Amino acid sequence: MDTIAACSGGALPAAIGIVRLSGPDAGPIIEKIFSSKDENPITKKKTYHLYYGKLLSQSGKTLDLCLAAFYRAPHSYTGEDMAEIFCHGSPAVVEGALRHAYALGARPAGPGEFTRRAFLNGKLGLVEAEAVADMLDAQTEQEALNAAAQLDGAIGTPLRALRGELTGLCAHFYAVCDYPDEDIDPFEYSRASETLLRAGQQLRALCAGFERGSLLKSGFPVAVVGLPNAGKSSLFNALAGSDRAIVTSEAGTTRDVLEQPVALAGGRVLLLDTAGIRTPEGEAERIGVERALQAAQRARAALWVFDGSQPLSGDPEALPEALRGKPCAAVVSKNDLPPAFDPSELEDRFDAVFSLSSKTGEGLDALCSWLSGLIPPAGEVLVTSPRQAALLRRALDSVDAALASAQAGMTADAFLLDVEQAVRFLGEVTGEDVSQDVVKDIFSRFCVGK
Ligand SMILES: Nc1nc2c(ncn2[C@@H]2O[C@H](COP(=O)(O)OP(=O)(O)O)[C@@H](O)[C@H]2O)c(=O)[nH]1
Ligand SMILES: [Mg+2]
Repeated sequence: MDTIAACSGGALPAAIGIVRLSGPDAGPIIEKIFSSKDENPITKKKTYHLYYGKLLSQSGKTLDLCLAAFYRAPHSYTGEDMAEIFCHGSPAVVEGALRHAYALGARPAGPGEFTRRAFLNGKLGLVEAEAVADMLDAQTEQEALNAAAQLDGAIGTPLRALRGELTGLCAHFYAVCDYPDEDIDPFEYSRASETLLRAGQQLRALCAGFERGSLLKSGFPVAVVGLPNAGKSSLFNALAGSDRAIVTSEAGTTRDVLEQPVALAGGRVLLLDTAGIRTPEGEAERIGVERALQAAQRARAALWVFDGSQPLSGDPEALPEALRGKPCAAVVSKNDLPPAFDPSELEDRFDAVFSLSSKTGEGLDALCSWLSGLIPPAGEVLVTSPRQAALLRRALDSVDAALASAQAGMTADAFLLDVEQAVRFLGEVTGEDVSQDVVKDIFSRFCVGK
């Protein structure tokens, strides 16, 4: 194994820059780059402790005053000797430190290489390693909580146990067949069926969790609907915090459905801005209205926008069929203009009524809290990786097939082939039975320095 180095902090310049080293030469290299205040080599000091000292350039000059830590294998993130330098986060300092490390034999780390080494050294399971990527991608607290639980083994540990149980089932049967004279408990078909039934339930719950997890990732879809010129696109932009949608005083401006994830306190919503629903003028608008209705279908909730500066028009009860039964709030917009009706008139027809201005931002907070409340609260830990979900589904199919055969009275050697398949799929999820190519592919999607 060679020694790798990278900047593990964020984009530079930053308040603090983090330079990381991992590999057999991490010790000798950190001793040359960092000189602690008492001049004793850091590798002879207590591991896992921070020391103050000088960061040295290649020419031996003091490049910065910094903190550094040395972690002795196997008690480090990667399981190898590691060092970390916490210096000032200027590009010159961080790059100077890295240049010095490279001159001393380290090489630049590839994407996710620290975590890949942690996985290969058995410090992390593959599910846990993928959770690290989720953690870095997390944009809402809910996502971070889910990633933290995964990192802590909430998915990986039960899966490893399940794989062990299924492996045990196969091993038991073959032991009974291969050593008929030994004193081994007989293979009981009813117990095998029970194990498979439980395995199926567990896998089914994980697969269903992934479906909900996708919603967590893409956002809870909320359609913004209403008559043309009501202020839908303006509201969409105000919630999105950017001018994504075109806003004009011309009716029928929006035709395509625009999507924008918006992070709120409780999680993420996916806003869908739509064309005003009215009898269309022309082909493009006709398609726009059609798409608006499709978006309503996809949405789990809706904001029905009314222009508060105009008398109520249209029939607010004429909700598109696709929105029936879904939470729907009335948004009376343009409250910076003189009101033309009392918003409370809408109260009995909607789950909530908000009076706001997309122009001044007044009243937006209350709407955001309502939207936050729609997002299902984080309950159990969800599978979020499409890779894991696809393998879990295949494992489930194999377990279901085995169970069906067992219940149909087939002999164990026939249905255990399906169980062995399931074991292989689970091994690919947990990383206990996975090819190097797959591992490479997974970590190539990480960022450098992680
Ligand atoms: N004064 C005021 N004008 C607004 C507000 N929201 C939208 N408008 C105006 O209303 C018109 C239609 O807005 P738009 O967002 O395109 O409506 P849409 O057709 O429902 O998407 C534009 O001229 C906007 O500038 C608001 O909160 N206050
Ligand atoms: Mg619009």
